Amino acid sequence: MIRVDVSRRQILAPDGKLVGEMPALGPDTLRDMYRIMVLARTFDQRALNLQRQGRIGTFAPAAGQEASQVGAVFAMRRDEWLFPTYRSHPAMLAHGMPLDRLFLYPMAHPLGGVAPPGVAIYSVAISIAAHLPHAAGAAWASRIRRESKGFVALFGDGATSEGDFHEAMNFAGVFRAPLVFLCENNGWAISVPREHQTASETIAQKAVAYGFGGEVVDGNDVLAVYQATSEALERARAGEGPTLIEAQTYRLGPHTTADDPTRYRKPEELTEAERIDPILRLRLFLEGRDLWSEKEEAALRAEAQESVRAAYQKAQETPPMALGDLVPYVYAEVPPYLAAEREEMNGWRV
Ligand SMILES: Cc1ncc(C[n+]2csc(CCOP(=O)(O)OP(=O)(O)O)c2C)c(N)n1
Repeated sequence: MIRVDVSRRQILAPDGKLVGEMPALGPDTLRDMYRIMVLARTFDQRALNLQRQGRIGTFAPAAGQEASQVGAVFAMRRDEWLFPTYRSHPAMLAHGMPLDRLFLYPMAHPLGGVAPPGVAIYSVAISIAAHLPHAAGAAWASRIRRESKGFVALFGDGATSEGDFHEAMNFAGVFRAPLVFLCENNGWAISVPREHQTASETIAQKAVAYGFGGEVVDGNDVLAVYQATSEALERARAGEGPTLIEAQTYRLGPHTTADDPTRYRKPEELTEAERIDPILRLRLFLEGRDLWSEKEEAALRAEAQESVRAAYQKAQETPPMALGDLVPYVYAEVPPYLAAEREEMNGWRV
């Protein structure tokens, strides 16, 4: 039976009170989730400032979306693949991408798009939804090999209007690919509001047409996203196929540093979004359970600033690569025509 639940799963209310069933997560894991969310927000703010100073290129902030990403990644095993977009740095950080590489990306260094060995993160997708057929194919390959692995692909509400999204959903449904489609519905696709994106009442319900289950979750509630993704990954690993999760969240910042959201968003929207901030929510929850203190908060903020400072320093000290070094990451074995291009490009520095 295909199950689609649009009731919007919530475990933590915006005031940090438990309103659903607590997932099986110990105090240390809950604190780790919080640490990574704070580190991601600190990185986000620093990257925004660096772009404003002209030190790095275009950057897409993820502030406000930390719960929908960190919650999902905490449900994954380290050997399970994440398919990110340009706004996925909280998820990438949680899945093991070093902070300095996250800086290298908007610095146009090729290493910014490459996860170190052992870190199961696919290349960052800039073309909207273009990574979804890749994710479906990779997940299907893993099913053929009987690996019992789950895959997670992140994308926005705008991506659901792309053909690639529908092709990937169809393919994953037919071949029971072990893939979790995690749509971060952050209300906007640049200046296009969610209501103009689709006439469907929810994005999650689109799963029915492709023959698998879907669910709406409160994307600012890290525990709800964790629980929904854990259940979806369990099904995926057990051979029960894909799931579409719609995590309803909100992008606090501009679409990218090239965008001015005051031209299309009402200020009241932001006031409400700040009230439901995912980081504040988890902090209130932890404090309510005596798992977090003012002292720990101050120490974490200082530590996060220092980690971000050191990572930017390391990124700046990374030697420039020859342009030809882009080539080895495209195919497992470099084809002759690319090898020739590589030779040609190797004289140039980036
Ligand atoms: C195929 C393609 N078309 C258009 C664009 C330009 N573009 C970049 S981001 C964006 C909006 C995407 O919105 P959404 O999928 O909701 O993700 P969000 O940016 O909100 O995370 C568009 C249209 C692109 N990158 N790729």
